[in-house]
Amino acid sequence: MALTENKTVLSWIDENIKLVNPDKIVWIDGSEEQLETLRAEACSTGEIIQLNEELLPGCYLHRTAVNDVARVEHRTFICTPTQEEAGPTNNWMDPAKCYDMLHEIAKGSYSGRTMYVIPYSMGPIGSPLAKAGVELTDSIYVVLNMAIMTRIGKAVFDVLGDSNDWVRGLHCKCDIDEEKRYICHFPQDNTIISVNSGYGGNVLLGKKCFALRIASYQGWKENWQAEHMLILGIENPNGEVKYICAAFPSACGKTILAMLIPPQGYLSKGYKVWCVGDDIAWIRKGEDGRLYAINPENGFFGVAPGTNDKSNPNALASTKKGTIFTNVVHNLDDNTVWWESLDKNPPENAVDWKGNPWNGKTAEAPGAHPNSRFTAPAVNCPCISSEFENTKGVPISAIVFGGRRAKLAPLVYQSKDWNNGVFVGSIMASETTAAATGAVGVVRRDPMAMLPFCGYNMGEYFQHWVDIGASLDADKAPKIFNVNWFRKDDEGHFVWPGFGENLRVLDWIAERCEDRVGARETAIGYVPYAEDINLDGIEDEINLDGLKAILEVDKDLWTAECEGIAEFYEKLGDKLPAALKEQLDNLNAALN
Ligand code: GTP
Ligand code: SPV
Ligand code: MN
Repeated sequence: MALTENKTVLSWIDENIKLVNPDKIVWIDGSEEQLETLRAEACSTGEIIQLNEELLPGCYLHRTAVNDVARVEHRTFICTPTQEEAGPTNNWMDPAKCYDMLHEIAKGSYSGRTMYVIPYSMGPIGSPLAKAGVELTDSIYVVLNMAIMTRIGKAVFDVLGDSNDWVRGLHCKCDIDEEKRYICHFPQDNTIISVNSGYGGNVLLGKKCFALRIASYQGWKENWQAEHMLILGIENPNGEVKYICAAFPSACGKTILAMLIPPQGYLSKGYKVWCVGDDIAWIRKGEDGRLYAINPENGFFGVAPGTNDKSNPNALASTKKGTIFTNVVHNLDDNTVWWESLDKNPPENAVDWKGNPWNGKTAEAPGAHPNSRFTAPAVNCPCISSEFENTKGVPISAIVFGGRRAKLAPLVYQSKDWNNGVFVGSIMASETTAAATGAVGVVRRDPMAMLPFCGYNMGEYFQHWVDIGASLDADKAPKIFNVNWFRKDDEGHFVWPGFGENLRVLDWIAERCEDRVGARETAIGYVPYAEDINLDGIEDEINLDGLKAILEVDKDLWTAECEGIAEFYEKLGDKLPAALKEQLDNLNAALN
């Protein structure tokens, strides 16, 4: 039975029923009872495997097709009326042609299958910052993941009423045919169509497709921002909490930083870190003139490999109940899961992510896919912020950009002002990771970590950043920083210990926000005096000279970098904001 009388919803569903021809239609009402029925059904078909009920209650394992393990950027399209609106950094297709192509692929693809209708809210239901979506899918795995990652069910329709302000999402697994896999966005129509995939970012349409690509476009039109950012709060010993948003590219440390446990010296003084979000922030000016951020998601779709009780104990704790694991190792001895670096005891009697017998002691290939993931409810996180459900969001003191750069970018620096900060974000570059298909470890420009997620022209997006800054009073605007945890020495080792120790850098950032610590002005911005980064307790891992080395601004490297930046800016043509061209000129001048 339909869960809404909203005519725009009903007529859109009708059209899609005619197109994909399902055997059956199931409206997802959000009840635990219904989800339990679906879990049982997915277990009976082998789509998911129920894990050890004592050790991992309510947890399941799923394996995707071997050819379907990550986002596919080369098959992701922004379908605006003109190619210029999508801009030079996006793949573009003419909307009418794209609809025709997708309809051809989707036609009849639900035959013999069920259509699940998922009403969901990005952001706390009823928050003025939240937005509704409806996803149609033929995958129970998608339903179960959306039930963790978003707020689902009838309440979403109750708040939506008869409004037309909701995002349409059609997902069809089809045959998981790589050659016919398309992830397409129609910003003008609030519409997403995804075909021939069953993998996370391609099919959980509330996440990258809506909350970043469509939402970034909406934010441009409606004067707010959708960003690929974590949100965390640092509480100092006086109980004051400062909120920081940080944009790092995929698999570059957002989840890890968002749930950081302070080093012992900080813990004993009373410092705490609270997680508001680990992947996406929606940001809007509040009544007091400051920027406020909400996390539109309700769970974490985190990278599994590398997650352990040292690197991220809070993420690990979050996965102990009600979690879906995708493409990790299945330990047959105790019906649990494993992934590389979880611990030093890989199971010997196991199944790898491809579904083949696997013995961790003798295997040559990794048992878990490098982009294997956990889908864990945010409420499970031991350090989830008390403001997680705050419908107004949290006030932002600092914005931090960062990438994976073995050389060049210092451990941390502060931009000179807002526009210089926008420049710092716009010139971000990072080594590619397994989060998307394609080569790993290649440095590419990834402005604001939004290269794969910006739903419109990147030049306009930069201008939107400049405009947001112009609308803020200088004393209310967040300060903008850049960090790089990934500097390597000549032997290829990471110089900075990273992970929980990154709080030492956040501490400097928080102090800079209050003007309580000095800094050295350089061509690229304000760099810490090495003595101002607290190294107590990690002197064995890095000494003052080591720290000084990763705080250096190398003029030759930066001069060469400017050429790369100019080349990238060139691509944006006349959409490049004059303010950023000026920033590049200033940097060139300062380096000479
Ligand atoms: P998405 O979910 O893909 O958007 O990624 P994310 O940014 O949340 O990535 P995540 O936190 O899962 O980062 C995982 C990777 O970052 C792993 O390879 C970690 O080893 C690495 N990483 C995170 N923090 C640090 C750090 O401080 N130092 C070093 N060397 N590696 C780090
Ligand atoms: C990312 O790749 O940035 C992710 C995972 O957060 S996915 O949802 O697959 O995009
Ligand atoms: Mn991400």
